Amino acid sequence: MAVKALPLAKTTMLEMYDRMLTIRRFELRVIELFREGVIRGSTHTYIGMEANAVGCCTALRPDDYITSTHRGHGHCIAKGGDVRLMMAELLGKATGYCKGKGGSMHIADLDVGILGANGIVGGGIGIATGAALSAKMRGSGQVCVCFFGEGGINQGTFHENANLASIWKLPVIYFCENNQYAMSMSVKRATAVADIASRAAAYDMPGVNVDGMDVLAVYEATRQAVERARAGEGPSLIVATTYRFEGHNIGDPQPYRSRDEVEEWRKRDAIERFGRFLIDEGIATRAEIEAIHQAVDQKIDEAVEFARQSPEPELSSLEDDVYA
Ligand SMILES: Cc1ncc(C[n+]2csc(CCOP(=O)(O)OP(=O)(O)O)c2C)c(N)n1
Repeated sequence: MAVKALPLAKTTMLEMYDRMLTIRRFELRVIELFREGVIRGSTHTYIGMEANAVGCCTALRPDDYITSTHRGHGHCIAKGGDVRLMMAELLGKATGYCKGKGGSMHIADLDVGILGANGIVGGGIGIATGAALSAKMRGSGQVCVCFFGEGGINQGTFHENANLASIWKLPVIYFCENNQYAMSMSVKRATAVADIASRAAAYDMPGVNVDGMDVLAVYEATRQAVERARAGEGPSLIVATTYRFEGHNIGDPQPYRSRDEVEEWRKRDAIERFGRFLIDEGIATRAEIEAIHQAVDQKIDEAVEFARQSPEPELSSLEDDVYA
């Protein structure tokens, strides 16, 4: 009997499942803690979109870069960020990534290539293109993935950077997560072209559409773009069709979409789909999947406990790390 070729090693696929579930569980706890009043400010969850960050980052080397967005927790976890330091940052604790003074939208971890979340829509696009220019000039072979939403691709910065990246053949991958809404604005009302990936033609780069609810499809699309980038052939645009299951931010009453629409998308849950695939294809047993669930729950419990027990920043540190 012919042995079916696996798209990836079993350990890699189980790690992908673990990371997707870690994102989901992290975000669910964030919502709870926000409602409890322990997390303050504004927070945008990544629930529903886990396949994008995980599929994409699985195709990267540890020393490759990413830039993230205001909806950045998923990108950070997928690239290897530490959930304890993330949770502590969200709780405003001194042990957090930004010593408790940056919050959800400013998490960075240069050791694992996370060049930063960004509260400015499209704010990561110039940073990513610059990082790719740096990698090219140093001959390091690194690539940079730039995450942004379908709202972000309408910012002028995308068009300026895509043009330069193409002319200079920079190793950058523009990864557009089309979750259908920019706050309350439907993509259908805000974007002139129905096929966002077709915009790549204006910059002479490949533009690929991918099912953002299928982690293996996202992995494969990114793998091809990474191969092209490392070969010196220049940038690519990937547009992932996806959906955020929760509101734009916590507290969003969501009058702009129907419950039926949300329910339809929930039926396509990428984590459930990947879990079923792993079991149906005989890649993992139910017991192995269950063990991942338990380990993830424990990891998130520990992160919350670490964050709760951590000290507040000292008042005397108020002006430390302030540059402007
Ligand atoms: C330059 C800029 N304009 C407006 C805002 C306010 N804002 C925050 S998130 C957001 C929507 C972004 O939509 P999209 O890029 O599709 O990302 P999503 O929230 O859907 O993940 C807007 C308009 C901002 N933060 N920065």
